[in-house]
Amino acid sequence: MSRLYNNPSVHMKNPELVEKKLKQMAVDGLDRLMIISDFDFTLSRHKDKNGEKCWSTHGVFDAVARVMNPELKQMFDELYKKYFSIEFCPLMTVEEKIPYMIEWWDQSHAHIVNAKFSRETIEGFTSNSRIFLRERAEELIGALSEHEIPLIVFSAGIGNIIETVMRNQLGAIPETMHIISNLMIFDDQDICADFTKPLIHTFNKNSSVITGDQPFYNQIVGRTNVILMGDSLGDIHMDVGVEHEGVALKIGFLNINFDTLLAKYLDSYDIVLVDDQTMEIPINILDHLRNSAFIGSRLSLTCHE
Ligand code: MG7
Ligand code: MG
Repeated sequence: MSRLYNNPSVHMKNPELVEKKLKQMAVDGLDRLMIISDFDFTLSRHKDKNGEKCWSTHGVFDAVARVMNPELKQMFDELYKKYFSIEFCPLMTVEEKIPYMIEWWDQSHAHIVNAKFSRETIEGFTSNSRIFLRERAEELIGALSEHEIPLIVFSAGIGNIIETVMRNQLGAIPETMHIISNLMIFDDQDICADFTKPLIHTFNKNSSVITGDQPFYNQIVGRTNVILMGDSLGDIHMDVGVEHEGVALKIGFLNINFDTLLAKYLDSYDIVLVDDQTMEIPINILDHLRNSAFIGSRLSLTCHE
């Protein structure tokens, strides 16, 4: 795991614990592993190659509104200005933030529904959006699919937009990838008429919003170990409710406010990647587990002989 050490973007509060978790995951093997990942600014880039800010899935509607409805754009901007600083405020507790997040999502979704955008418009703007998968994300997703490791994408963004981005940038969505998110519901004229419930916002990404029988359930049965990836402190409980009793290795991408947030991220995530727009470390970890599993299976073969 050489990339974890002497790497200026990698921070760990307890490297021994990380080592211990990796060892356990290596012993248990790839068929005990699943990945749970956030989408916006985790699977997707926070900044492009020129250092310019990228968009979240909701950001697509800022672009739609800018072109088609400037008044609506102004309303989105006002909401963003008010609520984004609350979302990332280092002084407020999660409990204090939750009512504001519900207000933000409710108002934003109501504006989207009122504007009666068509599926075609939304997909067109999504295809031309500044939402890009992180560098080497395609390679990571490909490797997970190849090894039949489930990837649960758990997002407080908009699932239909995630699907379009994935299809555009990966060609197809692997059978082992599943998206839990807010979905737009289209009417018979293909106009966005509602959003699915329960609402998923930054701070309720846990069992409370995973309702009903999930189609991926049979793929994750027996997968006791989890690698969790997120960029918000709200992402650290995404494994609660997905039944697993083994190891959870949590990787946090710290994209903004490095000085004020690093200590909190180190308390919550096993590995914190500061200002890193790549999937290099997760790929490195997967490679390490693959090689260990290979050596493990060789050893057990030798033992049986
Ligand atoms: N986020 C949440 N909402 C909005 C919105 O209406 N507009 C924009 N531009 N961004 C929004 O994946 C969820 C992320 O999306 C952002 C309702 C939040 O910052 C959140 O972290
Ligand atoms: Mg995010």
